[in-house]
Parts: sequence; structure tokens; C-alpha cells
Amino acid sequence: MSTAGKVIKCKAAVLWEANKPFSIEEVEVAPPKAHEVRIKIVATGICRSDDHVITGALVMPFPIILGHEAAGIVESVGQGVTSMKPGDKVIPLFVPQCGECSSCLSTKGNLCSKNDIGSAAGLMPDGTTRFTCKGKAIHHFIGTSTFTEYTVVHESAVAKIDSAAPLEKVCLIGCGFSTGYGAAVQTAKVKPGSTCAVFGLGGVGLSVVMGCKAAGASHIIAIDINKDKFAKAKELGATHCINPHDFTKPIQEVLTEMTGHGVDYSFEVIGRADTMTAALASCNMNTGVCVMVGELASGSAISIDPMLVLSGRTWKGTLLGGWKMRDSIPKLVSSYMEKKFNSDVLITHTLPITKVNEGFELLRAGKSIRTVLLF
Ligand code: COD
Ligand code: ZN
Repeated sequence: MSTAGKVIKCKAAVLWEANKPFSIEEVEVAPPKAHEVRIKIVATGICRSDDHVITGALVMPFPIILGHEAAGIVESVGQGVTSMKPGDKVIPLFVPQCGECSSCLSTKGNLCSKNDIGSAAGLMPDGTTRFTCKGKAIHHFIGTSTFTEYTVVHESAVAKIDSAAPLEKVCLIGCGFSTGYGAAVQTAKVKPGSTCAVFGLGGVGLSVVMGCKAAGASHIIAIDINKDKFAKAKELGATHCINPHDFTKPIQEVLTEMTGHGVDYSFEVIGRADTMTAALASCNMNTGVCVMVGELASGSAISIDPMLVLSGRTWKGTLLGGWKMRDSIPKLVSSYMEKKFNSDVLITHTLPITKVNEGFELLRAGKSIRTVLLF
């Protein structure tokens, strides 16, 4: 029996308040309105940014359904949706591509003005929610909300992908892989033969390592305080792995000594003030490029010595690897299908959605790279 046009009751992991575990609840998911799409989520990865909402570092309204790195199948579409139909395989996009705002019309950048990252309203673009649970409205998360069997997203925030793509693998292309890989190949545009330093070897940092390798970097220095991350970093292309705890001097001095004059490209993929400054100081003056991928807790700031930039370094930032998502995500999935990269190596654990809290414990304990939750 078709569910189109009807409210769907399904399982979801609801976060009622900060610093509490998820509750597996039955939620009601309203049908998609005009220009919206309701998706049956098949697989969703756990990303550190979801954890930042739990801890309060990333301020979002509660109660909320988190999750933003997923793949699924279109269940039904609202009026006016022409770019996809029920049965299509899709990836929800936390940076939409409306095609009309100045960012979308420009060839540069990818931060569509319709995104809900900065505004953090936790609502659909029309200012309402499609989720209820126990009579209460539940917020959306950055236009995606994927820790639920069904979600509703705006058409501008969905990419249709290859019908042969394995959803339990390509879900990582919705965030972690694309963010890191794009930071290297798209935002930094790493040149062949260059030297790169990657601070932080989570799922996103390891994807930066993959991007640096694909771009032809000859030296990739991987930095983490958890040495258990080094084996995978080496497997993916790191030529050196260093732990700042093994040195008494600041890590930027260690890197400058290792390279003679600092690295060509540095990437901060942790989200800490001290490592952001260290990454900037690690790249060489005159030509070095530092790309910030991590973010600090909402409302906090860092201070730097302006001389670090006056001396010629370039300091850049990237959200989702700079990809214009509706255009790029289907192409990245095609590249995955053509085996141009292997993001599967990032998946260390697979769990049912009912074990979502266990998945977050693995991340906090530094034991997982990516856990994929299945429905
Ligand atoms: N020095 C070196 N390494 C460190 C340090 C330190 N002081 N502290 C922690 N680390 C290591 C950890 O051991 C870990 O291996 C790694 O840093 C961080 O990895 P994860 O698995 O916690 O995180 P990821 O890879 O899932 O995500 C990292 C981000 C930086 C992307 C994330 O935390 C973030 O800041 N997101 C906000 C920015 C963003 O792009 N958001 C969009 C959606 S993701
Ligand atoms: Zn993420």
C-alpha cells in the first residue's frame, strides 16, 4: 500500500536535550510539501559534528533528530519536484544548492544562502517541521536529519545518485569523505610533489590524507595524539605520522625542522584553537596555504599573530570540501563506483540504528573512524 501523501510512523533516534543519550522513539513524519522530498534512509554515518550538538559545542534547538551523512531511497515527492521520483537513490545534502542565490550563481564557493548551518533554526525552509513525537514538534538538523527511518528534505538539498551505488558505503560521501577529500583537491588544490601536514586523523582528516595523495603530494605528514590512528593514515598515503605528545617543543617547530621551511599545505581537522594556530604556523611563509576544516564551539574565537599571514601565508576555510553539492555529489559517487578512491576503508563499525548510543561511545573513545548505522 502506498504511503505517499500520508503521515509515516517510524523509528528514529531522538535527542531530547544536550548531554543525554538518544532515545529510540516512534515518530510521525509528515508528507513532503511542495518542492520537498521524503526519503527512506538506508544508512547513516556518525560524524563528530553530530557529537558537537550533543555536547552543546554546536548550539542547535532541542528536541532534534541529528544525522547528516546518509544515503537512502526516495519514498515520495511533493508538488513541483521534477528532478527525482520515488525509488531513486539519493544522498541528502546539509549544504543545499538552490541554484538561485549569489553563491549558487557564482562559479566560486559552495555555501548556498539557503543553508541552515549558521542560522541553526532546525526547521524546513518554510519555517516548520515535518517531525512530531509524543505530541511534540521535533527539530530538523542542518536540513537533513538522518537518524530516522524516514526524513523530509528540500529538493535543493538532495542529490540523485547512481542506481547501482551501495548505500551502506556511499553514505560517507554525504559528509566525511567529501569534506576532507575536497579540502585537499578543491579548496587547497594541492599540487603534485608538494608537502602536506594533516592535523587530526578522524574520518575527515583521513579523507584529507586521501585527497593529498590523489593530488600527488610527495610528503604527507599525519598528526594525531592517538597513535592508533597512524596505521590507517599510512595505508591511505601518509608518509610520516607524528604525535605531538612525543615532543617537548611546539608541533609547528617540529614540522618546520622536518621540512626546512614549513609545509606547502596544512589542514586543521580537529576543531581546536591551539591546533588551528599551529597549523597556520606550520606552513611556510610566502607561499604556504592553511585550510581550516574544523570548527570551534559556537560563539568562541581565536587570536593569532597577524605576522603569520602578513608574511605571505594564505589562510582558507572550507565547508563540505568546497563542493557545490547537487552538482558534485553524483560525480563523487560515480568516481567511487569507478574505484577512483576507496572511502570504504573509513568504515570501522556497522551497527543497527537502535545501537546509536554505542556508536557515539566508540567515537568518543577514539576506537572508531566511521560507524555506519543501518535501518
Ligand atoms: N592534536 C592532534 N590530534 C588531535 C588533538 C590534538 N590536540 N585532539 C584531538 N585530536 C584527534 C583525535 O584523536 C581524532 O583522531 C581527530 O583529532 C578528530 O577526529 P574525529 O573522528 O573526532 O572527527 P571527524 O573527523 O569526524 O570530524 C572532524 C571535524 C573537524 C570535521 C569536526 O569535529 C568539526 O569541527 N566539524 C565542524 C566543521 C564542519 O565542517 N562541519 C560540517 C559537518 S561535518
Ligand atoms: Zn559531518
